[in-house]
Parts: sequence; C-alpha cells; structure tokens
Amino acid sequence: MNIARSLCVALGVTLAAGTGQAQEITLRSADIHPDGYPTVEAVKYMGQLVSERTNGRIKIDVTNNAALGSEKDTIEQTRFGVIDMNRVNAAPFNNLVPQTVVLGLPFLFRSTEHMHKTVDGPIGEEVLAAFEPHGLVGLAFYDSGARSFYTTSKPIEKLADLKGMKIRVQQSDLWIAMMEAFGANATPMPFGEVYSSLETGVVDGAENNWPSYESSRHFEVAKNYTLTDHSLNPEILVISKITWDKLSPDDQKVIKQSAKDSVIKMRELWQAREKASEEKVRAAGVNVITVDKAEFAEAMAPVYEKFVTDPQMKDLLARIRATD
Ligand code: GTR
Repeated sequence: MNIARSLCVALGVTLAAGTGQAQEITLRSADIHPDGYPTVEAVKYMGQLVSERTNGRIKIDVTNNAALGSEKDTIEQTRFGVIDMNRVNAAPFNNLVPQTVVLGLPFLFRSTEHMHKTVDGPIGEEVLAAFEPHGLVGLAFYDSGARSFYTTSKPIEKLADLKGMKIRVQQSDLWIAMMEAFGANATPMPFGEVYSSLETGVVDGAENNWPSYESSRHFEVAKNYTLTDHSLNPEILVISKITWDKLSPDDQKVIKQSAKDSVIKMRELWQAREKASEEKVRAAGVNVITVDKAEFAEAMAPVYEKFVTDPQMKDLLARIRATD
C-alpha cells in the first residue's frame, strides 16, 4: 500500500466537512490475543477512558487475534504509522530498542511487586522514552506473569532435560541466547505458528505464561508444563510517533494518562485470568512439574555476560537489582 495513503487510513482523522469542528479520531490498535484476554480488554478500557475524556472525539479500535499480522510485522507497521497503537511483549522490541532487553533478563525480578516497582518508577520511564528515536512512543507496561516451559512428549524435570530440545522462542536475540544457555535449540517464530509447530513436531516445546498457554490451546498439544518461572518480561503498549505528532499536546496528555490508568485495570484482569487459566489447564489434565529453579538460574550467567556489556545496561541492571 502506498505509504501516504496508509497513513491517512491509520490515523482515522475525519474533519467535520467545512465546519471547522474538532477532529474525530479513531486510533487503530493491534494485539495478537483474542477478545477477553487481559491485554485486549485493558486497551479497550483505555479507549473508554479516552472517549470519556474527549467527549467521544477520540476512540480506540482494538484489532485483535493477530488480524494485522505477527508482533514483529505490526511493530514495523506501527513505526510507519500504518497502525496507530500496538500492544506487544517486550521481547519482539529487543533488537530495535536495546533498553527493553534488561526487562526480559532471566530470573531478574524477585517478584511481581519487584517488577511493578521497577516499571512504575524512573527505570520504566527511561525504557519507555527509549522508543522515541525508533518511531514509537512508549505508553505503558502491562503484566505478563511468569513464563515457564511446556513440552509435547518429554517432560522437563531438570535442566539437563532441555539439552538438545527444540524450543520455540520469541523473535529476539536475547531469547535465542537464553535458550542456548539452557542447553536447548532455539527456534524463533511468531506466536501464531506455535500450535501447529508443536503438533507436527517442528518444535518439542515452547514457553509462556498460564494465560497464553491456555488461550492459545497449546496445552492440548504440549501437556507437560514445568514451573521454571524464568522471566517476568512485561508487555509494552506503544503508539506510532507519526500518529503522536499529529495529536495536540492536550490530546497527547489524555492518551498518556489513560494508558497509565489502564494499567491498574490490567493488573486486576491479569490476576484473575492467571488463576482461571491455571485452573482450566490443570482441570484438563496437564502434567504440572515443579523443579529446582536455582539450577536453571545458575545456567544464565552467559546471557548476562553477553547482553549486559555497556555502561548503560550495567547501570540499568544495578538499579533494578537495588529496587525494593
Ligand atoms: C505472550 C505475549 C504475547 C507474545 C507471546 C509469544 O505471553 O502476551 O505478546 O509475546 O507471549 O510468546 O509470542
């Protein structure tokens, strides 16, 4: 599609013909998850707030179920202003915005509270600000729970079980390195391809939180879920810089504040969904395995060595560790 035309499509600006009335704006937001998933519902809730706060002038239309493409593709489209907003996990941003890498580092956050304190404070602001040179404006962090492994046939009961297993990862160098440090063969691919890859044996397993494991129905084909809890990598909500620059400063303020306000709602939705998803997959007979997490954490030293090299990363990491 011609870029100039797509831009007009993206920022659905309709000027009330010749009346000089305020612009009506519909912001199109992408998500790979289905209706009812906390990320989708949180952005819809943000849309309600934005609409209320602008007397219906600005709306957010959430296009879910990956209808606009995989996360990596929609990130590019958002940078070009073809999509206005995007809710994506931090991982697919890693290669574009290096500051996001720190949030996904394995076994970094001591608890959900530790992650919340980090992203709610100056470190979170710093990471969000790092998007701007890359054509995006960071709006908010959403919860994504803890990620754990799941496998189709051989259950993972100890670190050595991962040796040589083909494990799907998100499209990020950090995540590839992490899998290699666990001893597995990393197979990067978009989320939408994971179900059939598990089913056909292209991969032996993948890793994700309870809600994604459940909503994607991966638990039907990969019935062993091993509680490694290796990363609390959050989700990130961004808006295209091209869209952003067309908004008035007042509208920008409303968007930013509404995104922040949707975080509280998201956390409530997330807690409930995490519990419900866990109950659902346990009831479906999934083999839930507990392991000695220390053994898995100790294997992660090479990941830190590889990715925490420059002074900025070292400083970010030290400040996250010192956050309590
Ligand atoms: C989910 C996350 C998605 C996507 C997916 C994946 O937990 O919400 O944005 O990153 O994991 O593994 O691809």
